[in-house]
Amino acid sequence: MCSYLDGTVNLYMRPEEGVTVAVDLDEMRIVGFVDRVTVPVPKPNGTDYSGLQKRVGPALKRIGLVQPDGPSFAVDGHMIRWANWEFHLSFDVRAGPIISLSLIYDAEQQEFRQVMYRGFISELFVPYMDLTEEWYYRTFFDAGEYGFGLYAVQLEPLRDCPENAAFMDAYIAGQDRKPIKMSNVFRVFERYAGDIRWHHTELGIPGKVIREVRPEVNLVVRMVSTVGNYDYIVDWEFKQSGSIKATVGLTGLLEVRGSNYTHNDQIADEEYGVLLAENTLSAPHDHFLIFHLDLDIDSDSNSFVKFVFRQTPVTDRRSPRKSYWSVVSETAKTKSDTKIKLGSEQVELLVVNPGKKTKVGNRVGYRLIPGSITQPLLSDDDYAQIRRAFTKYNVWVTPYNTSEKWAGGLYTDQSNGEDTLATWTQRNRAMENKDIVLWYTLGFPHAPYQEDFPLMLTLSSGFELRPANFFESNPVLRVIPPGVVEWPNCSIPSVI
Ligand SMILES: [Cu+2]
Repeated sequence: MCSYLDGTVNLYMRPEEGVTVAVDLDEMRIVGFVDRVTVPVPKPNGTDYSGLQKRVGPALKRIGLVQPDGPSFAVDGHMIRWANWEFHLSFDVRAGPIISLSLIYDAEQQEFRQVMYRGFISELFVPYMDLTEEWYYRTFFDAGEYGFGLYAVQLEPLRDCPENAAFMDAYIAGQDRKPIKMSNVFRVFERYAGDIRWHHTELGIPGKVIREVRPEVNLVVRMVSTVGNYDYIVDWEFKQSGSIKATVGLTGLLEVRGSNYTHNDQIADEEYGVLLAENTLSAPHDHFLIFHLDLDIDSDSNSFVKFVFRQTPVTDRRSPRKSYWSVVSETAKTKSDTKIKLGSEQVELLVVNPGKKTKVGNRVGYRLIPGSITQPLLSDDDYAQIRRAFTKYNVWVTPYNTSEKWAGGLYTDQSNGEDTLATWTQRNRAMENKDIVLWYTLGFPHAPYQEDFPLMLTLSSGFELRPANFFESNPVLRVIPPGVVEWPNCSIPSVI
C-alpha cells in the first residue's frame, strides 16, 4: 500500500488509494503492481501532528510528581517488590509484558499469598468494516501476525511517564539468533493522581466529627506498542487493597481511505465509513484484546463461580415492597458452562479456592470486574469471525493447558480458525477444583469521529481483578499512608 508524504509526516492520512505493490522480501524485488487510482489523495492540510506545528491557547503552568525520598518499589532482576506486592515482569516478543508469580502479603495472616500465576495479552484483533478491494482483507492480528512486544517503543523520560519512573530494557532474538536489546520498553512507577482510596466523614455522633481519608497510591507497569498506525498503551496496576487492574489506551493514527467526497451530503448510503476531512473516509473497525489470566488463588486448585443477581417478586404480605434481588451462586462443572456473554443478566464472575474459607465461612476468591462487554457484530461464517472466534464471548474459562496460550492459534498468520480458544473449548473438560485460566475479551468497537483526525486522543478501557472474600476484612484500613511533600503555594490566584 502506498502513501504520499509530500506536505506532512502523517502518511496514514495521505493514502494513494488503489496503488498496491507486491514485494518479494527475500529477493527484495517488486513482483506485482496494481494501479487503479480513481480517487484523489487527501490534502495534507491539518494532518501534521509533529512538534513543529504552531501551538495555540493559554499554556498551563509547570506540573510534576515529586518523590524526594525516591520510589517505594525495588527492582531485583525481573522481580518487582512494592508495598505488599511481589511479582515477576518479563517481556515477550508476541505478548509484550507478562506478569507472573504475583504474591500479596497478608498482614493479618503474616504470609505471602498467591494471586495470579500468569497474566498477559494473548491476542489482538482489528478488522475493518470496508469491503472494497484494498480493504476487505484488513483484519489484523497484532500479536500473532505482528508481535505486540516486537513493536514496543522506547519510552521517553518525562514524556511517556512521570518523573519518578524507573525503566527496564528487554531482549529479543534477532533473525541471526543474536540478542537484540530493546531499551526502555517498560516503565515502572508509583501513580498518585489525587484519588481517594477510602473515605468517611461521620456527622451522626453528637458533639464530634470523625473524618478519615486515605490517598490512592498505586504501582504501574507500562508498555506502549505502536503497531503500524495505532498505538496501544498497556498499564498493569497493582493496588495495596489487593486489586490488579489492567488498562489499555488506544491512540495514534486512523487508517483512512482516499475518496472523492468533500461533504457528508455527497455520500451514498452504501459507503463504508465516516468523512473525517475532505477526501478522507474512515471505516468503522474493532479493537479486540483477549487477556490470558491464570489466577491461582492460594493454590492452583480453583473453581469458577458465577454470582447471578436475581429478581424475586414479593407476592405475599410480608412487606409493602413488590420485589427484591438476591445473589445466587453457580459453580461451573465443565467447560461448556463457561463461555459467557455479558450484558443479558446481572452477574459477577469469580475464581475461588474451594478448599479455603474465611473465618466466617466464605470461599476465598477474586472477582473480575470487566470494563467493556462488547459483542462481535460479524456473522459466524465470516472468515474474519471464524479466525477470531475468541471474541464471541466476553469471558471464557479453561483448564490450564501449557499449549493453550494464544487465543487466535499458535500460527495465527494465514490461520483458518482451527486452532483457537473457540475450538479448544469444545472438549467439555472438567474444571472444578482445577488449575483454571480466565480469558477476558476487551472490546473497542471504533466508529470514527472528526476529533480522531489527524490523530486519535487516548481512549481507555480495561478490567480489575479484585479480592472477593480473600481477606478477612478491609486490607488497607491500617496501611501507613505516604508522607506529605511540603507544597509551597496552595492558594488559587484570581488573575492567571
Ligand atoms: Cu480504532
